[in-house]
Amino acid sequence: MNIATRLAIVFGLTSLALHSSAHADYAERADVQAYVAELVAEHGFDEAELLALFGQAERKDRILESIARPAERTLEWHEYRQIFVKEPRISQGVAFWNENEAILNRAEARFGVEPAYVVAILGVETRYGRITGSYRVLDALTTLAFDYPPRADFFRRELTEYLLLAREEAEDPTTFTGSYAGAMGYGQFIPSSYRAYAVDFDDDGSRDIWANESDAIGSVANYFSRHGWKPGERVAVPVTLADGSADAVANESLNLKRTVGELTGMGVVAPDLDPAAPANLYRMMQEDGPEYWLGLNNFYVITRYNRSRLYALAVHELSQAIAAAREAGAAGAAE
Ligand SMILES: [Ca+2]
Repeated sequence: MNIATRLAIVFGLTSLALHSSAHADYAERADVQAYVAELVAEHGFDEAELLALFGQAERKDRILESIARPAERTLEWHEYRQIFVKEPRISQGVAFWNENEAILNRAEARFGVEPAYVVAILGVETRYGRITGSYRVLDALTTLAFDYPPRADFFRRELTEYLLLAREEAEDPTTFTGSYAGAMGYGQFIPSSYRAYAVDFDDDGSRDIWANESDAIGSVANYFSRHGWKPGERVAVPVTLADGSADAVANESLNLKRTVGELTGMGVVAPDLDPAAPANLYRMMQEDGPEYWLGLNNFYVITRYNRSRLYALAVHELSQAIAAAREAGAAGAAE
């Protein structure tokens, strides 16, 4: 008998008690049983199997604390930027790009998304797959679907998507891991995004966004392509204001509401851009005051991945920093 088994026997009662407190007895709950009945009727799941599965789901109080925590102070751009556009995230991005260059180039050929942006997304989301979340997705989504009423509808839909995903991929739904909100793998896809946009980019028969760089890269590029990414177009352009009046329309929307021509008519100085191009004006706070940017179509597409202008500009700036560091490295190596 090894020591672990002996400890298990000695502490059997205690661990059993702890175990049952971690379980919320989801399978016993009427709301879960009603949800299971729906899944059986709508998607042909086996009732006994689902009840057995929810019998294994554990409520994670830490998740409920994270999601209900009062909104943290909104970061200014210069604070947000400091988190993402710096070392070692830049040099790790160069390394990831070099290691996966052939895959990134193939993804660009197929989906039209430049490698720098795919790399930057993976860098911002999970530091190139280093931090992908260690909660079981089953626990995270069950906890939020049944013990977090403010967003129960959203998380029940994602839980359904998740169960469909596991069935389609012929995987055990207790095995996948992700963030406290059920976002998974290199690019942190929620289950509905996985089902809609993940691709098997190395043609091995499965869409593995957790451990397979090829599938992770192809899936992000496909997501961007499907949300309207335009190959080779600029993402965001720093601009100045002839006078302060255009500031009134800064940060008004993430959806593309205006055009470059409209904004230059309001005093935005933006040379070399097509006046007909859709654009928004953004004010980003640096320590010493505002800087202004035009976000173009591809900036909007990045906000479809995460609805934040700070996120989109961080992805853009990180992509440029990685590309510049990579070129400098190549130039240095050639000397
Ligand atoms: Ca694959």
